Amino acid sequence: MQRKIIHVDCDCFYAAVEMRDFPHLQGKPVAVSGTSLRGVLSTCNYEARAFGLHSAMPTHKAVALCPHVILQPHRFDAYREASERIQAIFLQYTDTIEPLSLDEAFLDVTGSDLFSGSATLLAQHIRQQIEKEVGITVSAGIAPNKFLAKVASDWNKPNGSFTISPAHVERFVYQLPVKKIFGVGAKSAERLKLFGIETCGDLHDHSVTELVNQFGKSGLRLYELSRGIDDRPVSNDRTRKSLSIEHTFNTNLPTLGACLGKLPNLYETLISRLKKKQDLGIRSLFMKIKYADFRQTTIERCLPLDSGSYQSLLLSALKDHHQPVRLMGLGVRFKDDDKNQLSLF
Ligand code: TTP
Ligand code: MG
Repeated sequence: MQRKIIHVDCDCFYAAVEMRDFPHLQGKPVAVSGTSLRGVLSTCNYEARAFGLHSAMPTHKAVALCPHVILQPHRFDAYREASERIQAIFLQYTDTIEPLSLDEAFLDVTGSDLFSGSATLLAQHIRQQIEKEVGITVSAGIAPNKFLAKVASDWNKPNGSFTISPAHVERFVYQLPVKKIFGVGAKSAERLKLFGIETCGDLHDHSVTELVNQFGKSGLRLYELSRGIDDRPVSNDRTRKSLSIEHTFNTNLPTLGACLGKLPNLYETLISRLKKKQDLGIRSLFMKIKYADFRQTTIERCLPLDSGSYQSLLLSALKDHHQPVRLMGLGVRFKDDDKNQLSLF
């Protein structure tokens, strides 16, 4: 049966929650970044994007481009709460939900008879309900598969939706730039360009054998996706693979002692974010360090979850690097549930 998939993605999610909770921010350029000039933006609202600001931009650069930007610190509890309310709304319409992050999810609504079976009208209804009950806007993509639904949710952003009906798939993908394919980043796009491939239509000129010879296993994926073929089901048993927090310090930490001094607070932050996830089972702990010269390292080990374990990770990370530390990050990796289940048989 032809699937009906909706991909929902919140508009400037963290910034939207800030504008909802602090109405004086509305209409002004706002970025969520913490107040330190040494970090990067997590996101910014569309008013700020008009000045060229975007996620992952260094905060000092953002301020240079838009001196009146308002920098908001993170409030992860508020984002998580908004995310949970949105998930609860999804559950009113389907059980087959695959969250990709706090702010986006796939919904398989193939079996829904609401709105005479129109996934487009159902998506519109869900978007309106989220705006009314959660107070932020979301965009939606409606399509016969996950790949196209995700591309479509980005098509009329913000606060918009776009439907790719089965009859229009072929025409739609033909002009679609290859960099819209998930996994084709700037580097792969450059490489494809060397072969004269810029759109999915350009890929149609190459046989599957040619593509596999040239690009290995991903050649097959390119062949299929460029034709709008994607059979991946919406999987609602996906579990989170890891969780981490990090902090860029106002001034670099010059010594191991200074780094150790920052550990307790970071550890507390991690634990408070982990509170609800403990039952997932932790496989390993990791620590990320960024040095003054911007080089970075991540050390991961199977250790018990306590602050002493992070101390030993920190010692290992700093053993061979005698550089001041600019950023420290603490994380946990969860056990892989799928693998656990398989090993039962
Ligand atoms: P996105 O959905 O990528 O971005 P967005 O919701 O802010 O904006 P858009 O309207 O384009 O969808 O990410 C969701 C949230 O994840 C975002 O609000 C903040 C966080 N995030 C980061 O912390 N760092 C990042 O580099 C990105 C891309 C997102
Ligand atoms: Mg988003």
